[in-house]
Amino acid sequence: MTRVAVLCGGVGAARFLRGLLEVHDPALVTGVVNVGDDSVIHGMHVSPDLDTITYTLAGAVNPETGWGLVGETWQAMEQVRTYAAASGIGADDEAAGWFSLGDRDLGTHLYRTSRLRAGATLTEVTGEIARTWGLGLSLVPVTDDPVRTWVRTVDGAELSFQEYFVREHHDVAVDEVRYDGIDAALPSPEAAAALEGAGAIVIAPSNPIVSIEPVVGVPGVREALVERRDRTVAVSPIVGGAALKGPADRLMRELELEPTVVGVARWYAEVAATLVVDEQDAELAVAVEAEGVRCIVAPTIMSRPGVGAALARTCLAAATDAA
Ligand code: FO1
Repeated sequence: MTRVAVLCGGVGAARFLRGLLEVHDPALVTGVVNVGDDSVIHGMHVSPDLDTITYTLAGAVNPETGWGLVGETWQAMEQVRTYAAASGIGADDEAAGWFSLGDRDLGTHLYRTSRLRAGATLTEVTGEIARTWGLGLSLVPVTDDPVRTWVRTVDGAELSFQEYFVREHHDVAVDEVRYDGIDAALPSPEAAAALEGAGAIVIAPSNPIVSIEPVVGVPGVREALVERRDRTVAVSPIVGGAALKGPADRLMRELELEPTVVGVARWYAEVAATLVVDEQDAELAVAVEAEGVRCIVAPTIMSRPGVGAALARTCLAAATDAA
């Protein structure tokens, strides 16, 4: 059986991995995950994409939001907000508690932060957390070095990713996205090995700009994908000109990229030989192939049972028959 590496952001990647693990031995799967969304919030290191994937594959994610734990209580955050309200702390201030951390989710951030302060790498801690939740696949950050996604709004404000995504509800026009620290980052040994040894590489249906680019842009990763372009398959996160969740289409438009599967094909053409698009975009298949990318049309909206597994099979077949 083929070793599979999946480049991951958050919710879309988690759903794809869930389908993949239904049809492929988890011991042969490595999720190589974005850390650009990571933030230090209330002094704790939060890794949203790693946690969303871990909680989803553990069957413990909050299904309404796609992040955090199901059945959460919020006593700690209520206490934070009580202090902030009584003290006139501004709504934009982190102490006001705009980033919601459930009581059990807090345990993950407390543990991760303590382990990092004790000298463990993010890769080590991620492995400890994933194994505790009983996950069979390998889940690794693309790098153990600090890479942080920042956006500059058209008004010139500099926002960390979580300030943009959560505090501003990604409802501000973006002029530039950058990935602080990425030029000095190195792929983690586990991430590099996963790409080296993969018979199939999948770029999950995550946001190309703020989730996949901070993975591909780590020095050495893009080069590894270019070498393995023939067995690299991307799944479009854009369906019918819109993102299923989050600001991907809006960001592409703001960065003057075409917010369609053709724009996604152009974005990934250098690293992926194949793009899987949803049936809603079947009529754009020819335009995708005009970008030099093979186009496969298949259901990609993983809201119904079985779609994720079928999509995973389609990606594995496309990766291995092209190789
Ligand atoms: N997203 C929100 O929209 N609001 C939140 O309050 C929020 C809290 C949060 C806490 C932990 C965590 O792991 C994720 C959280 N997210 C929240 C989601 C997160 O901002 C996004 O999942 C990613 O960063 C984007 O993929």
